[in-house]
Amino acid sequence: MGVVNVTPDSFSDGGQWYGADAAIAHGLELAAQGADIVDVGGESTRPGAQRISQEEELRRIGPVVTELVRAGLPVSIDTMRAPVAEFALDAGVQLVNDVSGGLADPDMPRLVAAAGVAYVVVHWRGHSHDMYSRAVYTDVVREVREELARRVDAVVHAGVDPRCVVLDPGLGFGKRPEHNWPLLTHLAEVGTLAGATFPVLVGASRKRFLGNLLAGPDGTPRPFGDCDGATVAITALAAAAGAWCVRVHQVPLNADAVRVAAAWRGAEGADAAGPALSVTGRS
Ligand code: PMM
Repeated sequence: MGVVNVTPDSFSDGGQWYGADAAIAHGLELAAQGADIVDVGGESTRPGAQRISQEEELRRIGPVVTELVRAGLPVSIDTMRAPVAEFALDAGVQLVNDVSGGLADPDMPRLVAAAGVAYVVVHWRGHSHDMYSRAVYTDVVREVREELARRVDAVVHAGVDPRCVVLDPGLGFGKRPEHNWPLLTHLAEVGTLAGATFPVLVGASRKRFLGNLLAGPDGTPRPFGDCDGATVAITALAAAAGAWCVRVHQVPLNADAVRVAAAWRGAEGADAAGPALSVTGRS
């Protein structure tokens, strides 16, 4: 999954693809580089971000989603707002990526259920302006799994087909660096709730915990744009551990890493393709 952030302020690439023309060109480029899905978002969720209006979000994503769908790309919409998702679904997106897991807008699960598309349910504890105040865990893997299980129950109750649900541990969302690592090393557990196995999406690309890991000798975090090597390493490890999808800003090396991991899993005797959910057609 290649990221198209149509925002002036996302933490790793804010402003780079802000205008519609630049964002559309970037989406086409990511697909040409090997992205199977292009994820379009208009609202930054970087720590501390304030919300934008629905009108502004629609203004940002509207032409980009419309044009990328028209170009025949599998497109996902990264939004917490049902009316924005509705616009994108009408335009033809095949996946709704809701970083709040249906908590920010109670209309979202019903909307996604009616559309019958894939739904990425991300672990989330609240909006970005004060997300670190909620980053308190005794056992992060257990608590994230319990909270995701409650969200899955809720969205299935609202009519979402469980076969359309993708789970995401929400790296960095209400989590400090020390919370992200155990989630990454327990991806199979994150994807297995109440005996059912769900596809797992991992969004580690260029996140702050990688910049912290790669900090210089004086403790200065590595800039986001110089964390792509670390992102590729996470992609390889996550895909080898069975992740269904990785959400990344730079496609080529991550696409290579996914192919390496598929060969690795194949040689191990695991299903190289991973879980079967497809976003190339509505089912
Ligand atoms: N992270 C961001 C935005 N959308 N979606 C999913 N499913 N998972 C994530 O981890 C995720 C996301 C924030 O990252 P960005 O602003 O650098 O794109």
